[in-house]
Amino acid sequence: MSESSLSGQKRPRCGENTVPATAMAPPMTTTNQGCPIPFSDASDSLKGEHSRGPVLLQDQILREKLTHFDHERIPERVVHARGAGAHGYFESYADHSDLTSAQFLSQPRLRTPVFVRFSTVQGSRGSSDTVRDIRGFATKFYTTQGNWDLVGNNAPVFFIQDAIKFPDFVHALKGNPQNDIPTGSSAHDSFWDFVSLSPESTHAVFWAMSDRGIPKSFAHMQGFGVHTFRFINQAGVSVFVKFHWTPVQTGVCSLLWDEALKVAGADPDFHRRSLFENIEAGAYPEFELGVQVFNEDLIRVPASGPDDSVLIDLLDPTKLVPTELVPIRPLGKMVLDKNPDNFFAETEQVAFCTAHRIPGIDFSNDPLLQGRLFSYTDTQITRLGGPNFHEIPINRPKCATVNNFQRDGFHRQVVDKGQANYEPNSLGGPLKHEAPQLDEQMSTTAPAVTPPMVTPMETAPSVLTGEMPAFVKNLLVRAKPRGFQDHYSQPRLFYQSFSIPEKKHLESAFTFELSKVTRPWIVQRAVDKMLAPVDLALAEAVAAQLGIKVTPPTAAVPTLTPQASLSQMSYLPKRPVGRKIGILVRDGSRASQVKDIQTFASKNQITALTLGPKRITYTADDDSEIVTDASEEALPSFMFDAVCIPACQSPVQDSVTRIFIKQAFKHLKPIVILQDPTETLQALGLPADEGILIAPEFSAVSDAFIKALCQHRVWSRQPKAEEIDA
Ligand code: HDE
Repeated sequence: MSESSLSGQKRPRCGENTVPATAMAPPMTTTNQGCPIPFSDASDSLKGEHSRGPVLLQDQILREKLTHFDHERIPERVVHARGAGAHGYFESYADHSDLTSAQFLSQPRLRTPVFVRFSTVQGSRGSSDTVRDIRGFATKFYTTQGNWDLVGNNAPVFFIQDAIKFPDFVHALKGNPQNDIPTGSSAHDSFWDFVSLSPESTHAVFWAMSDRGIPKSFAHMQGFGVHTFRFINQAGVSVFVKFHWTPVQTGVCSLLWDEALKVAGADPDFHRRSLFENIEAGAYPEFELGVQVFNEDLIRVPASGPDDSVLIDLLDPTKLVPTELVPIRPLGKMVLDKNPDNFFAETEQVAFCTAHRIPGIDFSNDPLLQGRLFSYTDTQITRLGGPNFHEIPINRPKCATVNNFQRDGFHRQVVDKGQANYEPNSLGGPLKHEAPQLDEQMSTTAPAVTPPMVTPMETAPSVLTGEMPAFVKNLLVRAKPRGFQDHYSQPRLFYQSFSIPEKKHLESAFTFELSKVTRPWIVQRAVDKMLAPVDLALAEAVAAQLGIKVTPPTAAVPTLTPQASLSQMSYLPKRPVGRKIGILVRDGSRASQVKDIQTFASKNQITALTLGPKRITYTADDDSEIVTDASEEALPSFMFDAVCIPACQSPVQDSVTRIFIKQAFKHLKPIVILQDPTETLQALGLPADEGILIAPEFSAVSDAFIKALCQHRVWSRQPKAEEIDA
């Protein structure tokens, strides 16, 4: 029965609010078979003996509704269960056909639709956003040549070198099998047991314990393909590439640990909300995609430093190549400008797979990547209930055709027509395959057919025979190449490239995590085997806080030249777009200043919210009303990037306001005070500093305020901030 045949008019579907509720004809609910359900039947089940009798099994409306509800959930992802997604587009900067035949990179300004899903790794679907963890950064490009998935992380290195270790790593990382504790955290025995027994994990653990493990938002993260991939051009020339996403405008910024802990309690959806709200507000997250390009004869790249005998093996996913050594070639930019319409249909059902590639892009022999090529499709078969998940709208290619003889299976949507479900065939083609002589014979008798479109997909020949002497080349081995054995020079490089605050944060992170580990031998091993070989002073500082002694390492570790590109300080925001400021108001606050701050905010794509000790309407100095967006308790200062305090005759008295300002100071945030600061600063025991901007009018500090926001934090305040109780 069609929708129109019931009433002669197309009815809106339930929940499809295209016109204001008042003007809309009420939508008629139906069963899943399209049969209308009168309103009277929608809220009471069918009972015998008037309204007091038993509910009847024959009530098909009730049974259908409960059955569907009972099956609303699908298994969550085994890793990366918690995530948030967005639609957008990728725009190529130029013609990159010298590198790749991928058409979406063949013209300047060519746009390709994308869907991105950001995620945490460890926690379950309902865990908190701001936990310390690596973040997933997976992008589906709906190109004209089919879908290409770039399934990356916000760290350029991974914890293991071979796919065969992945289930062990994930089991150790996830919650205790007895009680599923903890969710969303690596601060527990089994994670540190595994990584301290696996030296190859050291580098990725350093990334997770660094500020990258607690990003400020998804729009403030870099993304990395991690593995080495290949680009192949029309002439068949293949090069190795490493993919990089860079948030050029918003910068790479992180939370402070104290903030991350508090935010997790106050708003577990912090990152998800920020992505959603910024897109709704038009402050679209943007990322530049670029590649480091390596000639294929360069299997190992010399690292720079006093010991230049160190070689970086391009097949080792625990190593990065600093961008100072091999610069990034920018390819284009991605803009995320549309929120999903339905979380389940899009963000939950999207199925990424590293094997989804298009012509011009190919894999390398990285043993971790090779395992991933299998694992992603395999997992979707359980998670999405069969092999037809590519037909779910969010996964469907947007190019003209999907054309093959794969058939049937659970949840098949396409109604395949015709008798030919095999190839070669002469009932519709293709004819030409293994039997050319038969083709010729048939072509005189069979009807003319147009063969289905076949997209050529080149595969680069493998040149990676590695270090093996010729006589063993053909042996099958279970072994790692020799170049994979150096596990410490790169985490040392990473740590030594940090600014002082970043080093301090890393030390605190290791101390926090290891103080949660209950078995003393695991703590000792982590300090001796992971920290000490990387940096003895760091190991000693952490050990001192854990009350243990370090055993110095015996083997020497090469020291490489520090690289600024590894410090977040090299990626400060260019614009304050997407930042959030709190304007603290109370009775008597100066209305004109509140307005000035709001105008400034909307001009700069900043969200400005008015906050009061209570969520009530206050009376301004000119008797106008100031409506508050929230109370300072409901949205504490750690939910904001900066605070503005307009002039007011009455002093700051409420304890909630005092805590708000003190926490903003402690978390190194810019504070704008638009009157004599004595009452705010001295009364709260806060010293003046370069991040406290004082002026009689907002216009006098607006430029300095933008600069302060683009520094992300008032870094020079850190030593004083540590002394503040808040
Ligand atoms: Fe994944 N990974 N992974 N992974 N991964 C999954 O696929 C796997 C690895 C990454 O938003 C799963 O659909 C193996 C590296 C992201 O939907 C699963 C190995 C990197 C996402 C899987 C790795 C990633 C996943 C779980 C080692 C960074 C979320 C559900 C060989 C380059 C994608 C799913 C999304 C998800 C397997 C290692 C990134 C089980 C076997 C390295 C961003 O298939």
